[in-house]
Amino acid sequence: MNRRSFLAYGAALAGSPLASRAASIASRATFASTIVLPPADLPVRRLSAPVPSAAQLQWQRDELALFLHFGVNTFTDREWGDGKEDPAIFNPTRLDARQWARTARATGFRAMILTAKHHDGFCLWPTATTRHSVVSSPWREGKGDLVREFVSACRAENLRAGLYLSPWDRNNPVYGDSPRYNDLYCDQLTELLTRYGNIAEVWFDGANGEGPNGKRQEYDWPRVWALVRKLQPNAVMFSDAGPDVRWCGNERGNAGDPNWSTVDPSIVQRPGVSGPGVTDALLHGDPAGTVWRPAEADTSIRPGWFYHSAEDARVRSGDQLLELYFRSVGRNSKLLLNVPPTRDGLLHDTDVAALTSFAEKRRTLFAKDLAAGKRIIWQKTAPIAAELDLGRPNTVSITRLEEDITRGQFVSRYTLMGSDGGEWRQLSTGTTIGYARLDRFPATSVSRVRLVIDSATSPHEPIRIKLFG
Ligand code: FUL
Repeated sequence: MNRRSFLAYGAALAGSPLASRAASIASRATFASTIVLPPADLPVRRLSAPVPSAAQLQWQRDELALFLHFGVNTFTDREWGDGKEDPAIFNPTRLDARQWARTARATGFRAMILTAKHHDGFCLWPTATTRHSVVSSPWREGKGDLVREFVSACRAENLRAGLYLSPWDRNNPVYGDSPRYNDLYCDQLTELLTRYGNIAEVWFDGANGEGPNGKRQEYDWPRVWALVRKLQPNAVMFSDAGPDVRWCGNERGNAGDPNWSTVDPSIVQRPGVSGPGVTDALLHGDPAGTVWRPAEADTSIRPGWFYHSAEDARVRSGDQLLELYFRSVGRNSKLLLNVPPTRDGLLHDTDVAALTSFAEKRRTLFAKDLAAGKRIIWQKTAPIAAELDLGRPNTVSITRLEEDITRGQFVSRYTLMGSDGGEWRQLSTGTTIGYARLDRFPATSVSRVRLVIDSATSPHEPIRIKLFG
């Protein structure tokens, strides 16, 4: 992995005037809070760090979103339809979007994203752009609108709604006739973004093929992005190239380590691009990046994205989902977890049970923050360190560190130490923190905890420390 180098603040700090200044002013000031506040008069060295927009902040704070792949593939048992499917096969007789939303809400998810159209071109809403949609299916006697039912269910359960409109369309005859298809695609987007109220996330992949004319479709991404911005200014747009949130670079749900929310926008300029440095840029971001574009980790609870009964015994367990949570949300990413509805139009009992177990495990693990309300003491050392006094020995095995990302992202390496009154032992060490960094380590009894910021691109941002048993 070819990681680009950057200015490590810690390395630059040693021996600098800033280091000695930090050391002299940080003399055992105490704060009654778990927020590690910098000494008030530490010089501010932020130039113009990129920061999240309100929509990006909300998106990140949601932490968990449910992805729903549903359409003709559900009925053909395929992953990618070829566009020749008969709409008559789409007939989910027990469809209940409220069941999806209730499950999401009950298990701690705060948003859902639906495949309004996948690569097969079948539209889950009654679009005026093609007959290849729910209007040609027996479902709700051709009068159904699944996007509407989905959005209403989200509203009823207080979840944010997102839509995936595949640009690759293997059904539409004008695909490959680039200007005509781009018009049609923008018409479809316009329907989706004007008929259903607020849409919080618009999801684009970069899949790109040839049309019936044998020509490769050229997408007009600047036009698409401008249209979304105009119609839904508060939505975030996802793709390899953002512009608001980026793909994490793999479909296993593993965020990179390190994982910066800032990127160099010149490396991944459009969805689907490949080339030197692209995967690296998606996985890791760039500490010197000029644009805030945090990573979204997408993966499926099952091997496939669409429901296949043959995979009923291959649903990730609550424990496996918890591991995934540590590798995604715990590495400064958002987790978009696909849970595909069955042919009935319901989430499968096995998947619901796994989500419920995942939620219970999180509830138990994160029930009590042992650091809440405890004193923090700044030490007279460089690099910058903070000490937390728990008052008495506590067994800890998980830490959650958080930067105040409203001000940007800065830490590139840290070490967490613990002591039960005797010598200091290392509990964990890591790279980036960002919105959240979760570490697990063998249960250790500590009465004091020490966070050392080994290197950062700026020295003084507050960091929240949470400790769990
Ligand atoms: C990819 C698609 O090709 C897969 O079928 C799936 O929808 C995944 C989330 O995105 O680009």
